[in-house]
Amino acid sequence: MTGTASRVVLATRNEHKVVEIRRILAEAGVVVDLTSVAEFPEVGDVVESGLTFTENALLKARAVAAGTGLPALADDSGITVAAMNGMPGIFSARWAGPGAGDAANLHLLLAQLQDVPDEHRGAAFVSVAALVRPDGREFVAEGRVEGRLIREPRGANGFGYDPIFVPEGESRTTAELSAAEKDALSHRGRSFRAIAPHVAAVNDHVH
Ligand code: ITT
Repeated sequence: MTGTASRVVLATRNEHKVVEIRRILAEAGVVVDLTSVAEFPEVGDVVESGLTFTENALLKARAVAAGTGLPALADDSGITVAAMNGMPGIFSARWAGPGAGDAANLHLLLAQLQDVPDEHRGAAFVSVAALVRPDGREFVAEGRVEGRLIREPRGANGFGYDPIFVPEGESRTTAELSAAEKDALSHRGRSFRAIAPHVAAVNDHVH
């Protein structure tokens, strides 16, 4: 055992995720030095060529672990809409095209769902957290939150599709929840709390 916090590279270029993951792991009592992949310019962008959240999360974490020699932690996530057979799913970040921003993605989704009645607007956020250690050990954990999509964006917190997603048992969107309220029920809160013991174990060095 050592008393110092080990370095773990956060394999995401989404600043909102960085903030949420740091917050969730800190709240779970995990004491590691979470360094952003932005501090390793030699590690290029990872092509997310997988067909599932798990494959893409592992692709991102493996590439960053290989490129840095450090344990890497990735999140692949998205919104899955029942009336659209699970889409946008893994394509959530680029739904309105490559390089499209959150607002364009959200407005395209709303337009596509215009004729879908309230009782058929079920959706879920999904997150898969993946930890890859330089010795090849891999851990994954999935988190999910069910809810429904409203017709007009509401709220200024969060990011992405938060302003149109109302979680089950709530009347507010996830963009109207406080940070702590979102973490308590969110897909990312669930996946990162589930993987937290494996992240904490990075501190246990065998001598
Ligand atoms: P990295 O791959 O670098 O982590 P990214 O934003 O491209 O960043 P993803 O490929 O996992 O990440 O796409 C996730 C998208 O799903 C994200 O851009 C949002 O549009 C949506 N999303 C995921 N989690 C969300 C959340 O908590 N609130 C709102 N939208 C979310």
